[in-house]
Amino acid sequence: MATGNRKSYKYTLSSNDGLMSPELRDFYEKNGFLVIRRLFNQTLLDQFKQRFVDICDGKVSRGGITVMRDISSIVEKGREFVSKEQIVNKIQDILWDEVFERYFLHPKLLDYVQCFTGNNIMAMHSMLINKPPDTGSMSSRHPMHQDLHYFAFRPADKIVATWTAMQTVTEANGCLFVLPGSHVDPGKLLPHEYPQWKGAVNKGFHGIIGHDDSLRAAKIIHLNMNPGDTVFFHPLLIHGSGPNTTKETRKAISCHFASCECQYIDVTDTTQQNIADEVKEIARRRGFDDMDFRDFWKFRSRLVRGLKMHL
Ligand SMILES: O=C(O)CCC(=O)C(=O)O
Repeated sequence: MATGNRKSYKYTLSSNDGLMSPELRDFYEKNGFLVIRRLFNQTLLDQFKQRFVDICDGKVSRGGITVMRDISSIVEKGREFVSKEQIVNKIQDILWDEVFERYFLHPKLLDYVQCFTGNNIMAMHSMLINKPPDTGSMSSRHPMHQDLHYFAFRPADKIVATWTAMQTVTEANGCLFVLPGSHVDPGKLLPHEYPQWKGAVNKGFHGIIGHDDSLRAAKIIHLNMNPGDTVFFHPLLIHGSGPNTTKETRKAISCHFASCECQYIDVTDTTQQNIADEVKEIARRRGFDDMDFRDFWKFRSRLVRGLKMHL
């Protein structure tokens, strides 16, 4: 959008002193995602991988980290005999870990995040995703969704996801796919639920209701990435990932950052009620009775740059 000689931007706040070129900003504004190549070096990626394996093997304390097994390892006989690294599909809430925090506090990563959130940044959601080789159940797929479905804070435009490939990712091992421009059109949060797939679906993997096939056929693009490449994307961007058809696990480390100016919202009676209920039930089983969806976000987030405000 041109106003006189100056452009106005909606989805980026600044170039952070020219770090993000006008071309890159334009690309994000239009498409809702942006890949920055080789943001992380191999040494760091190796440290993240080793830490993940050590946590799976119980060699280091997991602290408050949640370890999630792929559904195929729970429902298929014999899978309990393969290595833990093959059956853990995700670890979550890794923000306070002494090794993983090197990701969330990485100065260059945060310099880019600042272009979307401004100077005061909270890391809200953190995970290392370990997509296992698919055993035929197709559980390694991730349905098309918008991350905002999971969040109890707004505004959406001051939230950004980062997803860093820890190895080469391609369609064969289930790289991310995205629907470019979906942060603008439809540009709103759509209702989500568990997909009506024939195969198995992992806990918490909600997808956009009724849209999967038609959107899949539409203009999705696969993000082929090299180790250390990092995609930044808007929380309304429709995305997902396909099955891992290789014999190796596919690893990525990821975080959602938000401006400290964001505010918690009440999702009661909205399309997010289903995920809020699910989270509440998980908290209840862990001994936290009556934990509000907003409290859940307060507990798991961490200030990573600047000053704490509302979140
Ligand atoms: O890494 C993947 O396969 C998909 C991750 C994702 O989209 C998510 O967890 O929201």
